Amino acid sequence: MTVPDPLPALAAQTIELPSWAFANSGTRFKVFGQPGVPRDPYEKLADAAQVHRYTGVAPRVSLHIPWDLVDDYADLRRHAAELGVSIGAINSNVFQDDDYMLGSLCNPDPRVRRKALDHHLRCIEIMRETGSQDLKVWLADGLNYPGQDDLRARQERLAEGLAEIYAALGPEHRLILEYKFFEPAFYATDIPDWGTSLLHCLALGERAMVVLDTGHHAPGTNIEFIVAQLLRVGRLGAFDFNSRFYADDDLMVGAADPFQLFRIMNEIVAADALRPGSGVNFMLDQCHNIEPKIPAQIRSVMNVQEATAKALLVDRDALRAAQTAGDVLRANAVLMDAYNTDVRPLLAELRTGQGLDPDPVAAYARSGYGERVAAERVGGVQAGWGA
Ligand code: AOS
Ligand code: ZN
Ligand code: ZN
Repeated sequence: MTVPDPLPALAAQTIELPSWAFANSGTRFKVFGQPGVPRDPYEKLADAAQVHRYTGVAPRVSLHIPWDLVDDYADLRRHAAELGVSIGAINSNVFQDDDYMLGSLCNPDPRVRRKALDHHLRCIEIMRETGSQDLKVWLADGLNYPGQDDLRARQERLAEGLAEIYAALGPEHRLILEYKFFEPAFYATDIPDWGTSLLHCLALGERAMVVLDTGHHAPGTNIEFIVAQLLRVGRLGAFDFNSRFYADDDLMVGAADPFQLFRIMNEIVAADALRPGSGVNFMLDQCHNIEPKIPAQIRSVMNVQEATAKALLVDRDALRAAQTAGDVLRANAVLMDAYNTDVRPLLAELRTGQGLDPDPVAAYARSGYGERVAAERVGGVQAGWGA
């Protein structure tokens, strides 16, 4: 067995948390309010900081604009720093105004396209004010009916809009472009797959990268293949991690299919893309509709850590030897041996070594934070209407 010590790589790993995971959320049928939920972006950051406090690996928080609208972003940045976290990706929300019914950057009306572009330019200003490096673009643009609009013309409008946004970024910034195969549009989505996202990124320049949301594929899609392919060309910019059973379920990552998460992290480790500075931002994109939010984020971070630890335990030399020899069963066994290892003691050791409690969920529960904010905060906001 020739496996390097996984602890240094695990200690260096970071996972970015979504501000919206701490707010109330639900389905189209019902949003359940929970006690103690944040009333503003400041309180969302405070809750996210709890996740970092007990896991030690979640130092950044993505914002969603305008859900996370504040008067003074320099002040929000200071607040984050005081809490021991920083602002991560800025998500541009161009799907909630009536104006966007027929799309944003792809809309047939130039006035609406201009409005969507201006919103992105404001998001770039916010990146400068908060120190954020990634502009995350996910568009709800698409068509419900064949013939509703011109598929090719929409791609041209998209390319034009993205180019203007990209040109406004600073050299320290990246544009990360997310794809999704359906929803809210049902017939055609304007960025439905990694190929479309990659084509636009290649046209834009080297600071444009693809975002892979694990919930945004058809059932049965081999996601680790997409990971491997994007890593080959250096264009995997980020993950939006979550779990899906049916559609874009946004459940806790590693809950539905921990083996898939392991296979994804196995490609990451094999390509040496876990390293900070490798260009892959490991983000969560989740909503906790029925479970308490802070512990659910802690659990999600731990699930990513477990999959990563297992991927780090793959005996790469033995795997290569088996693959070269064409030993199908041995190669598969090497992978499964790593997957079937109980890495919880290893992660407990990691945390203890970092001065953390080996059990972050229990430590958070003991802290009394949840009860305290439930008593203090009245009127927590809904994720999508937090502004
Ligand atoms: C939407 O389905 C995408 O996953 C986006 O990343 C979106 O911005 C996020 O889910 C927050 O709503
Ligand atoms: Zn997403
Ligand atoms: Zn999604």
